[in-house]
Amino acid sequence: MTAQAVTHIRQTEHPKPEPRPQPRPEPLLPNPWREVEFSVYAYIKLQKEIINHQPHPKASTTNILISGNVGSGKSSFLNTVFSELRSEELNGRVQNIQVVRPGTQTTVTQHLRYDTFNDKIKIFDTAGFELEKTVNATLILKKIIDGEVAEGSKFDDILKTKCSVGDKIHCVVLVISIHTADNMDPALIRFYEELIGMLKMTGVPCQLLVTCIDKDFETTEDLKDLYRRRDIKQKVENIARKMKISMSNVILVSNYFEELKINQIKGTLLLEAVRQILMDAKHFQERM
Ligand SMILES: Nc1nc2c(ncn2[C@@H]2O[C@H](COP(=O)(O)OP(=O)(O)OP(=O)(O)O)[C@@H](O)[C@H]2O)c(=O)[nH]1
Ligand SMILES: [Mg+2]
Repeated sequence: MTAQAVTHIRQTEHPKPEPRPQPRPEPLLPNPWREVEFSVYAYIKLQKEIINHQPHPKASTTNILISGNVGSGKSSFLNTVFSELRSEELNGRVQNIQVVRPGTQTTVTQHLRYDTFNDKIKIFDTAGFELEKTVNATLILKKIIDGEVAEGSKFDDILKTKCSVGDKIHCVVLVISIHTADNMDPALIRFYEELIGMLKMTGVPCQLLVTCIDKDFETTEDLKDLYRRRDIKQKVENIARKMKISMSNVILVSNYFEELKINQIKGTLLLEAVRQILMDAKHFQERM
């Protein structure tokens, strides 16, 4: 028998197994990476907890600063928070802000402004950072965080003018849209990283708030699985790794931007975020 024939016999005796097709991963994780309860009871309890928030005796108000790149959803988040907190007086309607986007990469919000709830919680909105102007953005934010900028100041003038009396910040919320994760500009990552580094030095706590878009969900009901969505978790992990921020400091929300009425699912996610932010702020006040 020739060597060729022997090889042939061996091959027919032990046919090579066909490579098995890889099973596609389930779109939902078996368990959420953050537990959120979506019952009416949980929603009301969260609302009450936040409405009754008291700053630590060392501070008269709890001051939160919202920051992030242009168009990430900062002003919409502020609007969403206050629509929830004022739901009784607004009769469940979403508070109306005029967000007109000029379709360019320039910020709509130009001045430091805040909204307040019960004179206990103040949330400051800032101009979005524009990539070509990030050089001074960390310095500007540091000045605001240290309470050296009065409300109403124009962002472009903050470094040119003398310090004025403002409110010291107790927690910074960095907002980023989930879709930025798909195509993150390296300059933007460097900027967030620099900002997070500055916050670590000052000791002011920071939460990364990722705004998720409705079109990623077929129904609002599907938002209940926000923390179980494998694709979203991967994107968020990617953002967190690049920015060198721990996943325990990441919160997901979906803002009100088209709807007229508040709803319990978005509201629960949002109030969970606010609760986390207020808790961090209070711990910081304690250490002041
Ligand atoms: N789908 C969706 N769109 C959002 C969400 N939050 C904000 N938007 C939209 O994103 C756009 C930007 O929102 P803004 O709240 O003005 O963003 P901003 O970060 O304040 O922007 P600047 O002040 O210009 O820096 C608006 O057209 C909103 O309607 C969200 O959670 N989901
Ligand atoms: Mg804005």
